[in-house]
Amino acid sequence: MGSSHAGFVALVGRPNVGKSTLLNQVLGQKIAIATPRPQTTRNRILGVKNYPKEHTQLVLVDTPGLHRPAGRGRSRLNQFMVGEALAALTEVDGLVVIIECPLPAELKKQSEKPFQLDGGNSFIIDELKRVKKPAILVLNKVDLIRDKRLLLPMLDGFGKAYGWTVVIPISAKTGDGLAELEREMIKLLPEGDPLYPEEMITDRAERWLGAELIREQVFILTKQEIPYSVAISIDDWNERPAKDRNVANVMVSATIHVEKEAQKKIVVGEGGRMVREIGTRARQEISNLLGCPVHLKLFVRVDEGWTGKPSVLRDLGYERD
Ligand SMILES: Nc1nc2c(ncn2[C@@H]2O[C@H](COP(=O)(O)OP(=O)(O)OP(=O)(O)O)[C@@H](O)[C@H]2O)c(=O)[nH]1
Ligand SMILES: [Mg+2]
Repeated sequence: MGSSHAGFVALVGRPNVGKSTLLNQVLGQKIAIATPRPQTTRNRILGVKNYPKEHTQLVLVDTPGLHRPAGRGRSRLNQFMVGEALAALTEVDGLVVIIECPLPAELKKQSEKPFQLDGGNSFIIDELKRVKKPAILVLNKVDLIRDKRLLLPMLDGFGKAYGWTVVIPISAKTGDGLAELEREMIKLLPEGDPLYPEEMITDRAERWLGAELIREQVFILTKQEIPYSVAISIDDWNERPAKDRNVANVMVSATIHVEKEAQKKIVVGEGGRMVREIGTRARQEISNLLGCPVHLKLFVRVDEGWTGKPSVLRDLGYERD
């Protein structure tokens, strides 16, 4: 029998490149929320996968997208998010840096001039050179590009920017290329015994995952600055065991915090329509997660300017200790 391996690999990259989608796809279970909007993920989240035949445990770390914190009230929350991602960089055994395929029209334009790293990605590469960790370059969303030759200048340019252990094109959505990526991630792990119990899939509690599933629906259903002005707290989470003819179920009450009265009006919606829609969809998602019926009560509350207030940020889990 060979020796066992275990360790951490962080998924890093600019917002919206598909880090959380990739985490879920590798685990075969949805633990991280993923939406079409950038800056969906706000905290680090661990996903644990065991490979019994290889005596290996891979602990993936999903991180917020790396971006330059900008803007007025949001900056403190955004600084926290970037801090979470940068901290992950120094604490893991290896990294997967994810970039995404540009849309076909943009790609065509790019291929006509010499390749140049954009600001966001050159920031990431600079950080990578600072921590000097082994890293895999992943080009995600290849399902969007029919003519794969158009990707070559980009792959070549990124390829030269760091000493990658390997460069892999994937589609986190369809699962294309993931088997190879998993084999390569495993190679980055040091020898060692499993770090977490075999049955553990994430470090986050069900309550926290539930709050995220509510936030996911806000991100999907509301527009403009609303998603970025919203946080969720769970006020009550009561598991009720099966009794008589009732199956086991969970009663959840949660608050949607917004920054302004005008935002509350939008999140509540006409006659409560919006908050009802958020509730219906989130309840279904939480029920899928727990595998039992869920009752969900939502409240909407104004916490004036919470994205810039340390004490409120702390209560909502957005301050580092
Ligand atoms: N077509 C296609 N879309 C993808 C793929 N991977 C992710 N997406 C989509 O890209 C969007 C962003 O995905 P996320 O997984 O939330 O991206 P992220 O990198 O975690 O984003 P942040 O948390 O905001 O940094 C979602 O709409 C996904 O469905 C892919 O392989 N192909
Ligand atoms: Mg994410």
